Amino acid sequence: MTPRWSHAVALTGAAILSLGIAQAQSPELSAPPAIDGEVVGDHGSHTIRMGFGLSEGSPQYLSSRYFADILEQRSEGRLTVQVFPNSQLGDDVQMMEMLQTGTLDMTYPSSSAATSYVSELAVFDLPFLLPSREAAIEVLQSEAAQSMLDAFEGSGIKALTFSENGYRQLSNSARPVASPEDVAGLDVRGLTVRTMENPVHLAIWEALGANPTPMAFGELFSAMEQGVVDGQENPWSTILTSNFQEVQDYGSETRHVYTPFVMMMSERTWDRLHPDYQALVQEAARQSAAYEIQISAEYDDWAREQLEERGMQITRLDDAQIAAFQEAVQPVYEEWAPEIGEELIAEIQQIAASVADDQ
Ligand code: KDG
Repeated sequence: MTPRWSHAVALTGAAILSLGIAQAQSPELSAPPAIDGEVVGDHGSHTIRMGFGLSEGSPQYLSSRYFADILEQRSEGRLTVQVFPNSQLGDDVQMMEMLQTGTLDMTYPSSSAATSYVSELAVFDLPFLLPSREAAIEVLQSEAAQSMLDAFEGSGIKALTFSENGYRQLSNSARPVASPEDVAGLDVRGLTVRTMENPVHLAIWEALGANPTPMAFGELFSAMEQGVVDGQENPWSTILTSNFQEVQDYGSETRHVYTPFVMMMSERTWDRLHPDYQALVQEAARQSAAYEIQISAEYDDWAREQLEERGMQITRLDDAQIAAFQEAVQPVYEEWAPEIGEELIAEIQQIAASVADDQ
């Protein structure tokens, strides 16, 4: 953990609590850090509405509640955050548009959904770019990442912080997958895989011989239930908290992409807030992101075990099997590296390599 976020994480100490999550069992997750810091002066009252796609059980939801608690406590109740999970207010793309028009205050999409605002964000969509969580987190805390947040300026969106969505894994209802050939299906048809609405993800699944189908997250469960798509890819924690195991018998630990989340606010809402409130929102965003990153890792390991307990057959891939996937997606780099920027990719790879060297 590098200095910027280490403070908030250190505050958790060894405190562990079992959070009441909408599952039969819950993981043991670190408690949110104690809320400290001064109460800000009275600059009026605001209600902030935040929407996103994941469910109440997700680390994204739990850390958003923590964000709400920080604002509430440090403004003595004058800043209230209402959290709307489960795509209740729209999908990632729609909610970002709502931020631009000022009809929604905050949203929390995957970076992949936001590349039409800041094209550099597509670097996170490149397959097998970030070899470890440690490397990924170092990248999220880098100046390069901060520049991507800053680049939202003028779009109508104030990007506050990155946090972790995580390593994405394939699940499907048709067959166990241990190789690109299993995705493409030699004697049978290729898997129809839902992707996020992002061209690099489409290219990945095309390169693997699947039939990629971009679709909003909120439509995904019923699309899988009705057999419109065979599979999808998301971190284990999302697969579990969205109950995808009910309609997906097979999982494969592909770790093909590490995607972050971007916590963001409507510029119109931001501009209405007093500078002291703005500073508080920014600080609370970073603290809740640090907490999200912490519990996301705790949750993800637990989620894989839970999925297995609930009957999902999960295929772990050895190095040679991962290398076969890496080789199959090389055309994605050839197509997208010039578009995203060779220099940026090299910079991110260098940051990642510096973490690997430290270990
Ligand atoms: O709350 C975030 C979701 O809306 C979405 O970004 C999750 O990774 C995701 C996906 O697959 O759409």
